[in-house]
Amino acid sequence: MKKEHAPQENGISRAPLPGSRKIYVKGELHDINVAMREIMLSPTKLSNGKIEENPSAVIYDTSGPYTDPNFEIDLKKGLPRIREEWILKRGDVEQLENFSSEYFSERLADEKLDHLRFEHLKKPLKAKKGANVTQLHYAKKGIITPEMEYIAIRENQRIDLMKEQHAGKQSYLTEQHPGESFGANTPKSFITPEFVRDEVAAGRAIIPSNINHPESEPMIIGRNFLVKINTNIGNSAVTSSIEEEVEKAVWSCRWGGDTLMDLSTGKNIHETREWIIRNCPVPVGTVPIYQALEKVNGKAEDLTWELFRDTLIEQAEQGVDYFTIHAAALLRYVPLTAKRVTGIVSRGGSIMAKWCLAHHKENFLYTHFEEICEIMKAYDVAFSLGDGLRPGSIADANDEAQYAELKTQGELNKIAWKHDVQVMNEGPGHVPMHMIKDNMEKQLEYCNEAPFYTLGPLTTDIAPGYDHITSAIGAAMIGWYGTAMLCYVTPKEHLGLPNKKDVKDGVITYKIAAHAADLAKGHPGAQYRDNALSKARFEFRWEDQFNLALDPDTAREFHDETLPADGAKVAHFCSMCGPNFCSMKITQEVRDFAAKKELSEKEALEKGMKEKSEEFKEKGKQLYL
Ligand code: IRN
Ligand code: FE2
Repeated sequence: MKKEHAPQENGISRAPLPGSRKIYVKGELHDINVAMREIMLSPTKLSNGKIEENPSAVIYDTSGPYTDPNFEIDLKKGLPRIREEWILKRGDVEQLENFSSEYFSERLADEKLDHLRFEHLKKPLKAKKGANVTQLHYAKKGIITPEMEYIAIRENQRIDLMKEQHAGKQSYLTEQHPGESFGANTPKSFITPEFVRDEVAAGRAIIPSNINHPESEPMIIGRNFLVKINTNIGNSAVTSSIEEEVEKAVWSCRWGGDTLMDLSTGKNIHETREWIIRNCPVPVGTVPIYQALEKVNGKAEDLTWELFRDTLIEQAEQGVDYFTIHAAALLRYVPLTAKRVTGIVSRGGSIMAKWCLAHHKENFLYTHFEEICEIMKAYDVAFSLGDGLRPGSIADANDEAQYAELKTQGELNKIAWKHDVQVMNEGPGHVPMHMIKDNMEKQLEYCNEAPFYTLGPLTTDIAPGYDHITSAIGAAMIGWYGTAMLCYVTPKEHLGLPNKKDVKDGVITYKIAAHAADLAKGHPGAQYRDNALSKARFEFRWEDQFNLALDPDTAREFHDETLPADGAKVAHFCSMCGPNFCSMKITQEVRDFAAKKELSEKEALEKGMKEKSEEFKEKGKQLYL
C-alpha cells in the first residue's frame, strides 16, 4: 500500500505536497502575488457529536511553481520571470547588447556545446551608468520595493489574516510563547513592509536578488525574520545530465531550502549554472573562485585579479544572487593556522592561502574589494563574505586565525555598505556547544549586526555518517542566538557526494534546527504550525498530522509500517502504545467522563485514572502472561 511520492514529470519532482495547495496572496502596496502553501485540515468531531472546522494552515513555501499543477514546466523556457516587470519599472537598468565575458563568448561559439545551450538566453540587464540597483540602496532612500512587500506577506505566513477570520474562536491560533532572542528585536506582532525596509536599510538583513534572476521569489536573510537554510548542490564530475542538476535544485526547494548554492566544478560549469538559475525559484549563490580556478586548470598560483573579475561579471550577468568571497583571509593570518589540527578546511580559503603564499602578496580579493563592490551594485549581487579560516575540528574552534578573519570581515562590511551593497558574513564550522555563543557575540560586535550565515556548526567530530545531526545541534543553538541563515550539512559530509536522500535528510534536519530557533526567538508566525499539529495529534486526525509535518511522506510511511490499513488513519490510537495504552485517548475519555459527570477535569483525572489503572492492571496481566 505504499503511495507514490513526489510524482515526476520529465524527471522533475512536481505535484503539491500531500493535503496542500498553492495559493497566491495579493499585495496591498504593489501588484504582487505571493506564493504560499495552504494545508487543508479536516474538522474535529466533538464528543457531543458536533463538528468544528479547523482553519487551514498557510505556511511559507519555497517550492516555487513546481508544486502548482496549473503551471507547465519546460526546463528550456525556465520559470516565469515574476520580478522582471518590477525591475524594469524602476527605470534604472538597461539591457546589454551582449555578454561581457570573453570566456563566455568563446563558449557560445563552440558548436560542441550546442546540446547544452539554453534556448531562451536573454541578454543581461545592468544598472544604468551611475545607478545603484541594490535593495539596500532603495531601502536607504525610504523606498518599499515589491520585493520587500512580498517578503513581509510571506514571513507572516498569513497568521494576521487567519487571526482576523477566526477571532474569538478557540483554535490553534492561540497566543504563542513570547520567546527569547539574544540581542535582536524580533517583532512581537506582524512583520510589515516598512519593518522589512528598515531592517535592510540598517544592514541587519539582506534580500539576495540579482536583477538577472527575475525567476526568484523574494526572500530575506536577517535575524529578525524566520531563520533560513541554504542547501548546496554541485557536480564534481560531468556524469549527471542537466535534468538531473535541475532536479536536485527543485528537490531541495521542495523540502524547504531557502537558498541554493551551486558549487559545481568541472567542465560545463557555466551551462549547468544557466539551467539551474533559469529554473530555480530561490536565490542562487556561488563561490566564483571555484570557476576561476577551473579557468587556470586548477593552479591557484595562476589566478589573477583580471580573470577573477571577468568571472564575477560573467556570473553576475547570468543572475547569481550572492557570491561567497574569501576576501578576509589575509596573508598574515595564514601562519596562524600552522599549528591547527586540521589546518585550512575551506576550499576557497585554501585556494587564496596558496595564492598569497606563492606570490607573497596580500589576497587580491581584499586589495580589489572596492572594485568588487562596483560590480556587485550594478546587478544587486550580495556578498557572503567567506570564512576561509573557519575551524575544521573541535580542537581548532574559536582560535586566533578564525577571529582575526572575522574582524576583517567586519571591516569589509563597512566598505560594502559605503557602496550600498548588501552583505552577510559566513561563520563556522566545528565548534563545541559551550563555545558557540561566543561566535555569535563576536560576530555581532565585529560585524555591526550584518546577518550571520554559518555552516552548522558541528558540535562533535566523532560521528561521520551523522554529521547532519552533529551540526543541526549547533545550528539550532546559533540560530537561536541570532544567526540568520544555516548552511545545511548532509549525512555524507566528510565522506562523499550527497545523493537525493541525503539532500532531503539534510534539508529536513536543518528545517528542524531553523524552526526550533524560530520558536525560541518567538517569531510571530512560528508556533501556530506546532499548535495545529499537536491538536491534530491529540484528536487522532492522522492525515492532518502527516500533512502538517515537515516530511509528510516519511511520517505516513512510518505509520503505515505497522498499521497500513486505511481505517488506522481515523483510529484513536497508534501502534506505539496500542489501542489500550494511549495517553491521548485516555485524556479525551477523561474529558468526556468529566463532561458527563459534570466533574472538573482535575477531579475527573484522579477518578478516571483510578478506574483506568484498574482496567490496565487487568489488561497488563493478560499481556504479560
Ligand atoms: C557557509 C558558512 N561558512 C561556509 N559556508 C558555505 O560553505 C559556503 O557558503 C559554501 O557554500 C561552502 C563552501 O565554502 P568554502 O569551503 O569554499 O569556504
Ligand atoms: Fe568539516
